Amino acid sequence: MNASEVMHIGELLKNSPRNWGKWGDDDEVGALNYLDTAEVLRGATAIRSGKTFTLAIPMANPAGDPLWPGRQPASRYNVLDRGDFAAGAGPAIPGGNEYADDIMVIYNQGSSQVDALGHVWYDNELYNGYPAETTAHTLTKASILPIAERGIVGRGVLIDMARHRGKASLAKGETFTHDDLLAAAEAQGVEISPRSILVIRTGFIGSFWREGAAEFYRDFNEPGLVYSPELVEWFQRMEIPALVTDTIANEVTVDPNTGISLPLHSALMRNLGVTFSEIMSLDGLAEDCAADGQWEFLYVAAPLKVFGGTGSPVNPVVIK
Ligand code: UVW
Repeated sequence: MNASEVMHIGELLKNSPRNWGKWGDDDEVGALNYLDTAEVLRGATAIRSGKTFTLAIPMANPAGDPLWPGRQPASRYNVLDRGDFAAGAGPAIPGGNEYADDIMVIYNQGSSQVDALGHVWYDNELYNGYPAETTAHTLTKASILPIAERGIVGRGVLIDMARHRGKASLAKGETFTHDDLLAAAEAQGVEISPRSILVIRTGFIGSFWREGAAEFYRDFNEPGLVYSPELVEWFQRMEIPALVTDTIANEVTVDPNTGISLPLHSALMRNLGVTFSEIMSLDGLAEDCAADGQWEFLYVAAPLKVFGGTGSPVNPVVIK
């Protein structure tokens, strides 16, 4: 299918459900509204051993950073270190302490990250019906700031699709549906209950370092969830507040049925207000869950409070 034959996303989603207005005309956090105090307490009941896991991949990794094609990896460099003091150029502070400073230039979507709800739109409207013009230069609506003010805290559940299919990693373009998630959950002995933060492992992000960048980007098509009206209805019915995966974009890159790129960004993020967190490291958590049979946990994520930001790096903490 060439690009001119691909239908417009608005046509695909013309009857797709929306949560616009559900939490008020000025809402900017969408389905995170489901994560009320009862949900935080429910998440806390999943803490049994006190084991903790952090989910971010390292940033500015000398071995490379996996990214959506066209984005640049984080660039970090020292602007002050021992060399400056040795050359007599370090700032003299009373008592002789020396210190190092550094600067980092990043894409806010260029590492483990949370997307603002205003990150994606079509037909000139973003989440809650805000006009796309509100994204000019800085997001004045649905930026990452309101999500960062709130935090993302609740009961998380990990579904290990790679393990369920007996693989280290799903293959390029390999898809799964909500029915596949439910089958994997049943096999794992865990329930994807309403309002759970849905964490899905594909094993794919690790292939960037295992197989190298050239192979990772060759015919780039990540594995992931595949769009269907039924899947969107399921997210809506289950009141899923947040989707977290170990891929760059949380869904199969090219929808095999329509040729549309990233339709779930629009169906879930724009229309339902589901928060997307991407590029997570889930292998260690998955190993532990498989070993102790506990696939649920308290999930805590605090994006950075970036005024007008389209997203923010984040290092979620899972507590089991
Ligand atoms: C794009 O916006 C293309 O992807 P992501 O949501 O993964 O940053």
